[in-house]
Amino acid sequence: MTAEVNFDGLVGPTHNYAGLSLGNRASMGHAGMVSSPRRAARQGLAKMRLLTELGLAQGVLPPQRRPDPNILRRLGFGPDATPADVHRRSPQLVPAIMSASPMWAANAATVSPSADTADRRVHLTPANLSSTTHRSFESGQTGRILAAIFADQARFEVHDPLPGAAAFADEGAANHGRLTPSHGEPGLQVFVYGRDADEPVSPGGFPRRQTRLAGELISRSHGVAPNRVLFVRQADAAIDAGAFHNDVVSVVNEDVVLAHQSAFEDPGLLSAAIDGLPVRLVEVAADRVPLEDAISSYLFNSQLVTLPDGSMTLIAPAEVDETESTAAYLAEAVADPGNPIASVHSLDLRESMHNGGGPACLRLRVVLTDAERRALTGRVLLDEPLLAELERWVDAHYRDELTPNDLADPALAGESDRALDELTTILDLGDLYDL
Ligand code: SUG
Repeated sequence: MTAEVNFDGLVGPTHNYAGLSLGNRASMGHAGMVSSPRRAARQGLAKMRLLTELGLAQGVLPPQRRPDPNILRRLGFGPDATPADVHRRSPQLVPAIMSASPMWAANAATVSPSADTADRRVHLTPANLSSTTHRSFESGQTGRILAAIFADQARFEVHDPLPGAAAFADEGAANHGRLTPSHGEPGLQVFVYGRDADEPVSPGGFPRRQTRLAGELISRSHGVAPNRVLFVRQADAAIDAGAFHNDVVSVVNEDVVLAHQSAFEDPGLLSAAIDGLPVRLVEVAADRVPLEDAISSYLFNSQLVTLPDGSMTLIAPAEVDETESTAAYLAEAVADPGNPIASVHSLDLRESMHNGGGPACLRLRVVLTDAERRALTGRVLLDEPLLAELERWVDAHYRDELTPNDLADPALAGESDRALDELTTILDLGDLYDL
């Protein structure tokens, strides 16, 4: 059977609040606060456990090494520089080289399942994340991690990221959805973009992190037929209100698009494009859920997933229960047999949420056939023994508290390296980090 596997980013040992993301209101608002790497990783693992308990295939992507010796070398510090060395010479770079941002796996890559591609292989392109300094450091290790897991070249191709120019700005699956009657069938890939390649990055408001050109190039290199790709422009008003990725205001699962009324620049274009297709567009009106509530609660950053019984459930952040409009909307949705959301599971993901990362940010969807799933390298598909082992590993290695000031602490990088070294053994992924 073909199934969607959600690969969640395991939160790394340097998780902190440095306020690095302009246009991401949670990141900007929590700058300098005390984080808990251990609690963050545990919250992420609890979400992964819930999905396995619901009978869904759940994968894990390991964190990245921080600092990354390749980045230190490229920045002229030399591969053996310590965060304290960087602090002495360019203190403003320390939070960026130490960020645990790869935890938001929705930004790791764009993925085309084999049902959509000309050569019937799964294609993955790491996102260049060129719009933010700290996230521009991710694509090298992302490529290496994906190449280690999706190593079987008869079934998978891991591409190079697009070059890092503003024209190619790419944030991966967070701006990409796939409409299909069921995961195993060919899909219509929906690329949502904030600007054309030649438009300014920040025309007065917050940065537009995704270009249309990036989606055009990636879908072509994946071998997706042009008539199976749809480009939809994200609403400027949504970006300026804090929806720095489209997955903050809409989510797609199989034949369902759940979107805020203000998500797209011209909602009529999306409706017209899918007119005649077996697609259900569930649009949530602004008078039921104001855009500000959608963004602060992260209602649309939920994971909409199909359960083994065929019904759809929403894996939502706990904030939707605490926001009056979203709680009321979900109660009505679940009671309404015409609404595809049949049930809701809300989770405490506050450590990630305070940096603007909800349930959907933490996962990369990869639709795989049984044979493709068997061809994965490493122990990356979760079951209870692996979850328990990862929890013990987190408890043994992660700090309880971290502030941005601790990032240059000489002990932190060593602790993280020891943790990652042990993790490669647990996940059976070989020498991923050159440790
Ligand atoms: O890119 N936050 C991430 C959050 C990513 C959410 N992903 C999706 N919507 N798919 C970002 O803005 C904040 C880091 C800090 O401020 O310390 C950060 O990178």
